Amino acid sequence: MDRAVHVIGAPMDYGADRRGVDMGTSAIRYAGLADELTDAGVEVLDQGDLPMPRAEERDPDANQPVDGNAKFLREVEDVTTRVASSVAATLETGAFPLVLGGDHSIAIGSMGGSSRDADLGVVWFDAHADLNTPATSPSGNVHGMPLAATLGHGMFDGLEWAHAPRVREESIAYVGLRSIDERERELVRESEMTAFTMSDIDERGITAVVEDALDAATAGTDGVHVSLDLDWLDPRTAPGVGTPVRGGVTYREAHSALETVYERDQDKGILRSMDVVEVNPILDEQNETAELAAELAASVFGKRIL
Ligand code: Z70
Ligand code: MN
Ligand code: MN
Ligand code: MN
Repeated sequence: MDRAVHVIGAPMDYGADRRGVDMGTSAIRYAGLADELTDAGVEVLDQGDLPMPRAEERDPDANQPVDGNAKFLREVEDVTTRVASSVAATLETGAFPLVLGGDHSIAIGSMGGSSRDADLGVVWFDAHADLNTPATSPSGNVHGMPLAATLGHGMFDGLEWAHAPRVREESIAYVGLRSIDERERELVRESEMTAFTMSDIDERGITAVVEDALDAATAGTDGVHVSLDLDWLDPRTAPGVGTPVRGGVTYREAHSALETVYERDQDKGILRSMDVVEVNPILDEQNETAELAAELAASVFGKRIL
């Protein structure tokens, strides 16, 4: 039987500084996601977008944590709780949840839902470490915090909607880091996380790095969540993102990386869930970043030239 992929749209931009990523789910669909996935040989069911509260009616500073800054935290809690339920329900049907963002804070929900009944490894394709807490964040944007939330760092420790105890530090692997805050750098260094920077990719090549990241994320876990932030790519290839950072991976490296994930899944059946986030159509050129997002999602399911 063909693998079934259920698309879950989470058009949230509460976690990001700039408006626009809320249109990412539409742009990725318009770019031909369903056809790309069908070509890859999977059965696609689009569950549509989760309803979002409207930002204009919200107070970003309502419900602030006592220590620090986390804008729209109440809205992020509401949305990620619903993302987690959809992801868990999709897994229960035997299908694969593919969550479209929206900003990266939705990953709190996808990792929470995916780890509800499993020890979960995570491969984080991103320019950023996303490991701030409200106390350390320079921006107050929750899209810079999803891994800290999942790990229960700082104030997230007590929050059931955020902390996912079945995602352990040593099962998290970064690929392609190049923009990291000072406190995040210390934390990554002190932690048992596996972290590959752009320099590691330059030196060792994308395939060797992704193989090692997969080794770390699969050791002692029941499956892997792949989180793809489009700002992982070089802005010349992916201009439509909220936070472009020079020096990212190329078009070929990105495809190759996700094909490596596919190969491992073919061998060992490791894949459990995925999110594709931070596409900002307002800043995009001719929808090319959204097209790339759709192509890369299809690469994970084995879309090939021959
Ligand atoms: C910074 C912060 C970030 C994405 C920017 C930036 C985080 N470390 N994440 N864009 N996707 O504000 O926490
Ligand atoms: Mn991110
Ligand atoms: Mn990022
Ligand atoms: Mn924990």
